[in-house]
Amino acid sequence: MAEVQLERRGSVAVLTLDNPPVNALSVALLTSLAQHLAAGLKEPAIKAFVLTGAGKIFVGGADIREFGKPRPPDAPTLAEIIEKIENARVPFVAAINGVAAGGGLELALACHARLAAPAARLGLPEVKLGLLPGAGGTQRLPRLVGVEAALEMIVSGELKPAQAGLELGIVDAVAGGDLLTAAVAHAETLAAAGKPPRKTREIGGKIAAANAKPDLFAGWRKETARRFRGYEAPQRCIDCVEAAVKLPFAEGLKAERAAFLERVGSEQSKALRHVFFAEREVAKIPDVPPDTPTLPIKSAAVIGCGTMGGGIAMNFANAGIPVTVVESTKEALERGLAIIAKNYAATAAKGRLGQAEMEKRIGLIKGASSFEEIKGADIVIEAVFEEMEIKKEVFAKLDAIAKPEAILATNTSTLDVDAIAAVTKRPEKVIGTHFFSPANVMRLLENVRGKKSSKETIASVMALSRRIGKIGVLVGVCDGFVGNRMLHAYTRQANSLILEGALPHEVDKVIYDFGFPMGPFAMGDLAGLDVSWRIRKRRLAEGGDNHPAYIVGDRLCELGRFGQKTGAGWFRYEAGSRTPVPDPLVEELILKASAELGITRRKIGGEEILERCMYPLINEGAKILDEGLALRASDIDIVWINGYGFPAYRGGPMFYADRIGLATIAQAMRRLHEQHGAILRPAALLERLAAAGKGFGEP
Ligand code: 3H9
Repeated sequence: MAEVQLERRGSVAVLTLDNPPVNALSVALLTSLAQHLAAGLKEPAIKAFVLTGAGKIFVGGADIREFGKPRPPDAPTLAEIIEKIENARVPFVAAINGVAAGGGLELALACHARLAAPAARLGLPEVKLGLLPGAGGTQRLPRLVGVEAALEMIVSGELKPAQAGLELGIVDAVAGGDLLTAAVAHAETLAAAGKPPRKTREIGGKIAAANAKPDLFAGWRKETARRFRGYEAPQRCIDCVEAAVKLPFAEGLKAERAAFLERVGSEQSKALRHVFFAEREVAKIPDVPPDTPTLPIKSAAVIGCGTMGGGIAMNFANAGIPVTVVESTKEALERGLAIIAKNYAATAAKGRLGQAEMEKRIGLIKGASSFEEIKGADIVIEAVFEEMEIKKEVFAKLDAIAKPEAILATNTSTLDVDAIAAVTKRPEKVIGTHFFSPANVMRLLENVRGKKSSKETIASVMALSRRIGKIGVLVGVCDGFVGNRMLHAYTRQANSLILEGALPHEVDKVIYDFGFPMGPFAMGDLAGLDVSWRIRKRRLAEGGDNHPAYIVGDRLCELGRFGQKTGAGWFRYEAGSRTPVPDPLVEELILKASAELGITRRKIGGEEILERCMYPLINEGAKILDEGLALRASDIDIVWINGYGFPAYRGGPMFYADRIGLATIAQAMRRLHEQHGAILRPAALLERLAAAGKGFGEP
C-alpha cells in the first residue's frame, strides 16, 4: 500500500514515503503526501518537517507505470506538492536515505535543506526514458550547482554518489551516523533560527554566471547531438536549462512543463520506457522461481585466450572473481595475456581505471597451459575454435577434470549446446553463455538453455550475468540462437539488395540513419568476413542453405578481403583508419555477380532498403518467439539493443514492429514472399497476431 507515515519527533514531523519497491511517486502516494501536508501545515505545534523514504531508497521518481494513463481529475500533482513545500512557512529537510532519482530528487530540491546518507545516489535520469525532469529539476538544479554541472547531470542522466552531491552543492551534508536523527536536529536548528526558509528558486548567482558564456548552449547542443545521435530528449533537456537561465523562474517552470508533456507522449519515450521494463522483465524466468538455489561462484576458468576468451576473462576480473585462462601453447597464452594487459592499459590511459585497480584486476587473471589448473573453478567457460568436434573433445576433458558441482559453459555462437552437453556425464550442469564481441565491453549475454540444463544452472548463470555487469537473456537452442539467427535473416536481405541494385554504402547509410551504429556491411568488415564465410561453408557441407545472396561475400573472402583486419572487405580502409571507403573493385564484383545471376539491376530507394532489412528480421523474431526460443518479445528487443546496436529509442525490433502495426508488416512479407520465395514466408505468429489486430507485446 502506497502511503506516507507521519511520526512526531518533538516539534518536527517526519514524513516517510512508503511505496515499495522504490517509493515511486504514484497517484496514491502523492495523494497521501498531500493530505499529510495539508493537515500538518495547519498545525502550529509542527515547527519543521523531515521527508524521507522507507527502506533502502529515498524516492525512485515518478511512477513510470502511470505515464500515459488517465489520472483522477482531483489527484494532486508532484508539481503542486513541490510548490507547497518550497513556499511553506516552516522549513522542510530532505533526509535522503538512498537513491533520489527524477521526481524524487526534484522533491528534495524543493526542500530547504538536504542531508544524504553516504550510500545515497542522486540524479535526474529522466532523459534515459526519453523524458526530461518535469517537476522543476531543470530550473532548480542549475541554481544549486551551476549551469554546466546541471547540464552534465540532466543530459547524461547519471546518478552521483552522495559525496559528489555534497561537493557540487546538491546536499548540505553527508550524515555518517543516524541520518534521521541528524535531519531532525537540522530541522530544529533551522526552525529555531526563525528566518524564512531558503528557497532554491531564489538562488541566483550561478545562473547569472552562465550569461557570461554566450556560446555555452550552442556548444552543448552540438556535442550532445554527437554523443546521443538520434535521441531527442537530451536536446530538450538543454532547451529547458537554457530557459532556466533566460527566463524568470515561473516562466522557466512553464516551459519545462510543456516540454515534459510533449516528451511523455513522444514515440521515443514510449520506446525507452518499454526498454526500461524489458530490462527488468528479462531476469524473470517463469519456471525458474527467484528463490531457486544458485551455485556461489568464487572462481572461474576460461578455456581459450583468443579475442573472445581474453575478453570473457576480463569480465570476471572486473567483478573481482579470480579466473584462470587456459591455452594449449605457451606462445598463445602469452599473446592472449599481453592483449588483456594492453586493453587494461588503454582503459587506464583514458583515465577510466586507476593504476592500483588495474594491477588488481590483472592480478586476478592467471594463465595456465594445462586443463589440470581448472580443478577448483566453480564455472568453466569454453571459448575455443567454433568447430563441433573440437568443442566435444574439450567438454569431455573438462567433465573429467572439473569438480563435480562446477558449471560447464560454452561460448558457442551457432553450435548445438545439447550435442556438446551429451559428451559429459553432467548435462544438467552444461549451458551456453554466448558473449558478444568485444566480450569485455558488450552488455549482452545470451544464456542458452540446453534440454537438460537444470534450474540451478540457469539461475546461477543468470545471477552471474548481473554480477559481471551483463544483461543475461535466456534463449533456447537453435542455429544462431536468437541474435545471430535474426542477424542472418537481415544480412541475407542486405546481400540480396546489393545484387538487385543497391550498393553496400547505400544500404549502410539507411541503416545508420535509422539509428544503428553502422550498417550490415561495415559491421561485417568489423567482425571479420571470414567468420560467416566459415559458417556458410559448414552449413553447405551439412547439406544446408545454398542461397546465392552471399556470392559477393564469398568472393571477397576468396580474395583474402576479410574486412578491417586485412585493410579491405566490403570497403577499403586507409592504414590506421576504421572509416569505410567505398571501393570500385567491390562495385565491379557486385555488378558482375548480378549479371551472372541474370538480375537486371534497378534503383532501390531508402524506404525499400529499410523494409527489406527490418521486416525479415522481425519475421524471424516472430518464428523464434513461436518456437519458444525466446521467452518474450521484449527479450528479443533486449538482445538486439544490447548485442547489435538496434537504436534503443525505437524500442527494439519487436516493439518497433508493434508501432508500425503487424498487419502492415504481414502484408509486406506476403508481397516479399511472392517475389522472393520461401525464404521470406511470413511467420505463422505474425499472421495470427496481424489477423487478430494484436501486437507482439500483447499476444
Ligand atoms: C520522473 O521522475 C518524472 C519527473 O521528473 C516529473 C514528474 C511530473 N516507477 O531497477 P530495480 C520498478 S520519471 C515505477 O530492479 P534497483 C522496476 O520496474 C522517473 N516502477 O531496482 C522494478 O519492478 P519489478 C525517473 C519503478 O534497486 C522494481 O521497481 N526515475 C520505478 O536495482 C525494482 O527496480 C527513474 O528513471 C519507477 N520510477 O534500482 C529511475 N523505478 O520488480 C528509475 C523502478 O516489477 N529507476 N521501478 O521488475 C531506477 O533507476 C532504479 O529502479 C533505482 C533502483 C535506481 C531507483
